[in-house]
Amino acid sequence: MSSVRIVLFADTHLGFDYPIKPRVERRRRGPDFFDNFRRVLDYARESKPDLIVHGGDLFFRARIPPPIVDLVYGDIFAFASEGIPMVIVPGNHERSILPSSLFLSHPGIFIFDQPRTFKFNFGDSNLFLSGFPCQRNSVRSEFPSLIARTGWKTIEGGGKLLCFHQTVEGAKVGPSGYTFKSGADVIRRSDLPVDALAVLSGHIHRNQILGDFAVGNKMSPVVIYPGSTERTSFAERDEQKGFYDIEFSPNSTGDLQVQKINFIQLYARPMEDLIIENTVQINTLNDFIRAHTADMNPDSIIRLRCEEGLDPAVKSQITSQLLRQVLPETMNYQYSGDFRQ
Ligand SMILES: [Mn+2]
Repeated sequence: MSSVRIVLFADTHLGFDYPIKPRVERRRRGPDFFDNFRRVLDYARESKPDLIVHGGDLFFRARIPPPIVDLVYGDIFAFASEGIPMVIVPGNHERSILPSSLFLSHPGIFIFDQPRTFKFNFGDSNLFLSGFPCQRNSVRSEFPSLIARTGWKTIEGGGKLLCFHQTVEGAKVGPSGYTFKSGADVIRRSDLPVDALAVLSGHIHRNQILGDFAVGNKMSPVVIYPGSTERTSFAERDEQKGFYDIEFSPNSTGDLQVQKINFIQLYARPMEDLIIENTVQINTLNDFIRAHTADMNPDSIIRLRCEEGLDPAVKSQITSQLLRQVLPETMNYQYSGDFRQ
């Protein structure tokens, strides 16, 4: 039996902040998302895994302008043409369906457009990838049926991996580490098929591994979340971003098992809060913003907040136009809930 290597990434959210005809010339975050997507593909080109898996949310939403779809599929098509097969799970952001395109008919591109299983042969190892597109409602109760429809029980003669884009019990998100436990949209760990070598999933933006593959827990397979490749919201400000390089190798009885899981970090722009203090007046606002951003990394994404009691007249001055004038043009900014009407 030969070892098998898989590069796993997910939640690239391509198309986010990528206007085709921008009304205002300013830096956008869209190219950052494309950069990291391409960095993963370049890593795979150089390190030559047997397979690359995208765990879903390739795009940031369902309706994507055709030029952006073509840009993404062009990259994928070129990559697949170089000989490494690519498996994609449609995520919730693309509403469980990838935009259709002739590009996707490339024989090296495998999409879980419905519950199904793809068989691969690497050296003398067979690997089966079973999966289904994101189930957006009641995955907990639908899960047994989804698994059955992949043909899971009938597969024999190689390692079996399960791929999806869902929340699994025990997954953690957010700055306070909220942990998903129960709920109609959470898959129970105990429902995962015990004969899976691993579960590869997108959806949870913080990279994490549920379970310990080294212990060889036979009760429940390890669940591997590579996380998003860029910070999609301030809830992810302290998270490292990247993807996994996973190695499976034969054990003493010749069956494949997880051997190594390496996290490869990607550059993600810093996120900083800028809190407008309630002592700020209209005539001191610009200087306040300049002074408080002077020491920040110029590549930062700024979140505007305001202290309780800030003069509404000052608050109303904090417009996109003003921020573009005052902040370094390398910075991006967004408003917090403090600015909601
Ligand atoms: Mn996502």
